[in-house]
Amino acid sequence: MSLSCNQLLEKHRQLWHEATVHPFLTQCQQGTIKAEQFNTWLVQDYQFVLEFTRMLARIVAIAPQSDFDILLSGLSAIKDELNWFQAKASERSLYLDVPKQPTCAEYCDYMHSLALSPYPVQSTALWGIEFAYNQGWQLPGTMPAPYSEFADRWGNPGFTEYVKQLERLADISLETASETIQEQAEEAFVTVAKLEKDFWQMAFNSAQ
Ligand code: MP5
Repeated sequence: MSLSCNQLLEKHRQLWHEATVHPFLTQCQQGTIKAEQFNTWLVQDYQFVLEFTRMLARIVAIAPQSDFDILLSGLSAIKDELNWFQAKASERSLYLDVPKQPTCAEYCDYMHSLALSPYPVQSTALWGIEFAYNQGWQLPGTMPAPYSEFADRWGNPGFTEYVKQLERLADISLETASETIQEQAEEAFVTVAKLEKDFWQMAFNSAQ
């Protein structure tokens, strides 16, 4: 029996909902998120993206050549994203070189540990990570400034298409994966969903 990303979403509907619908995002949409909460998310997410860059590079290193086009487009977009984070931090006078909070560190350690997993597992985790932000920033609906720019970064049609392509790559790799590897891919999806939820909560909790 082969596993697909869609089946994972169906099977873990509640968990996925918790990963992508959070008061942090709702309050961005309502314009009521506190600066401290948003800024905490921003600096911690920069730390996340630094580690995510390394994860994506490791995925490229083990990917079949047929997946290069899509994965390399993601890798080159990250260069722009890191610069964009630096610009956003500078606008807010935020210092980006901060220690990781425990939840961010846990997520980064997890991404690091994925290096030991076979390609279908890494590919499923990659799709999950990107789809979480694609949905999370889109589901609340149009956001007011300054949050609209953030919602657009992960909710724009180009990014949505990229995430669909990642889903296809994960599905193809899962088709021929052994049952054990499929189980590991499911475990990775579940772990990503939980870590996503925790990440929003970490930022949300930072309000005084
Ligand atoms: C992403 C992110 C999306 N920036 N932060 C978390 C906690 N999860 C997912 O990754 P990217 O590289 O910004 O598209």
